[in-house]
Amino acid sequence: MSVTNLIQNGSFESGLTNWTSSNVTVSGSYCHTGVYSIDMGSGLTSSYVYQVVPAEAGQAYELFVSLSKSDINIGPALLLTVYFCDDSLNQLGIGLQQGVSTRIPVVTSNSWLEVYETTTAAPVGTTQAIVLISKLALANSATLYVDDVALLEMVGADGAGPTGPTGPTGPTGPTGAGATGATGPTGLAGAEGATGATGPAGADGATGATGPTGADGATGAMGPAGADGATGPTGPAGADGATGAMGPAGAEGATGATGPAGAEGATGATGPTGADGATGATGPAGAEGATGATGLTGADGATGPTGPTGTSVTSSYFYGQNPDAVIAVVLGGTTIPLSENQNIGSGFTINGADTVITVSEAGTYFIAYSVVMTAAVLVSAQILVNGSAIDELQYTPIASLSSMSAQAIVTLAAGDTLELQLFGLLGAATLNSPGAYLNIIRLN
Ligand SMILES: [Ca+2]
Repeated sequence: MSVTNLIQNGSFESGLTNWTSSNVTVSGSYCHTGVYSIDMGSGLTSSYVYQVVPAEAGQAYELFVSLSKSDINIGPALLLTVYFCDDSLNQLGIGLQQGVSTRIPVVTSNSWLEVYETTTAAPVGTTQAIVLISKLALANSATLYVDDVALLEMVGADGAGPTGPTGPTGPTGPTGAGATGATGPTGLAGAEGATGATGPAGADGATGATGPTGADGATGAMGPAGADGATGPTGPAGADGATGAMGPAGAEGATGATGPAGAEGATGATGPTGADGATGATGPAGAEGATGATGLTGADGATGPTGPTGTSVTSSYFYGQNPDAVIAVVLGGTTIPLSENQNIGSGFTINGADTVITVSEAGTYFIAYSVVMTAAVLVSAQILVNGSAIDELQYTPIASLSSMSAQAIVTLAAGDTLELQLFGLLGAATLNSPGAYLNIIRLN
C-alpha cells in the first residue's frame, strides 16, 4: 500500500507558502511539530486557509489536522471542508464538512487535538480538491492554532491493483422526487475577471459654485480723446458802450404864425423813471414765522458765586411729652405739663412748670399735638396762644374718645406763648403712653 500526502507545506515550516489565507499569521510561539504553526485569530475574527491539491474520481481521502487554543476561554468554532472540483475549480461535490469546537486543548499545556476525518469518494470528473480550514466568529473565544495539515491518498490497501479507467456513462435514471436539500456553504470567491470596456461618459455634473473673485488686472493704456462736446449756452450781454459826444446846436429860425391845432399825436414813449420817492412809513408787522429748529445746546455757563448762607428755620423746634400722668381736668381747662423727653431747639423756651412754651421769633409754625388716654372720656383738647384758644387746634368730640389729635400751620409773633389744655370735663383723665405730646416746628 502506498500513502501520498497531497498537501504541500502542511506543517507551515515555510510559512504560508502553497496556502491561500485571510486573517491568518504564522506563529513561532507554538507548534505541533517543527517550529511553526498558524494563528487563525480569536473572538469575532473570521479567518480561513486553504490549498488546492490534485485528486481523482472514485478516490476517498484521509484528512489530518492538529488543533490547539491559546487559553481556557471557550474553544474557537471551525469547519474542516474538502471540496471536489473539476479542472476549472467548479465544485462537483463536498467530500467532507466537519465542525470542531469544544474538544480543542490549551496550547500552553503542549496539548494538541489531532483530528482525523475520511472524505467520501470523489465524484466523476474530479481532478482537484480544495482543503479548507475556516475559523468562524465567536465572541470571547480563544485564539486558534493549526499545524500539520495532511490529505492522504491510500492506494492498494486491500491488495487490489490501481483503479481502472472510468467506464462509459450509464443511461440517465428517472428523476428522483426527494426534497431539495439545504443550501450548501458559499464557495470560494472566484478570481477577479478582466476589466470590462470603459462605459460611455456620464452626463455632465452640476456646475460648481462660483470661485472667489480674482485680483484686479493692471490698468490698461489710455484710450483716444473723445469727440468735442456740444456748444454751451450764450453768455450774458456785455455792458453798454460809452455815449458819444453831442453835436453843435443849429441857428434858431424865425417864429412862424401859429397854425391850426393838429390832431393829437400818438402817445409818446414812456419817459425815463423818476428818482425814488421818500421812504414810506413802516408797515404793520407781518405774521410770526414758524419756529426755527432748536439750536445746539450751549456750553455750560461758569459756576456762579456761592450765595449767602440761608437761615435754617427747621433748627427751630420744640417737642415735649407727658406719657402717663393723671390730669385733674376742670371745666375751664387744665394745662398739661410736658416735662418728659423734651427736645427743644433754638427759638423756644419753656417755663419751670413745663406748661407754657414761648417763641422768640415771629414766623410761620407747624403745630401738632396728640392726647391718648387709658379709657374713653368725654373731654376736649385745645392749644392756647397767649391764653386764648384758636379754632384750627381745638378738638371738641361729641362722644367719648380715648385719643385726640390735631395739627395746623399758624402765624406767631415774637414772644407768643403756647399751652396744651384739656377742658370741658370735671374729672380725671389718665394719660396712656405715648400720652400727651406737642410738636412745634418753625417753617420760616
Ligand atoms: Ca509545524
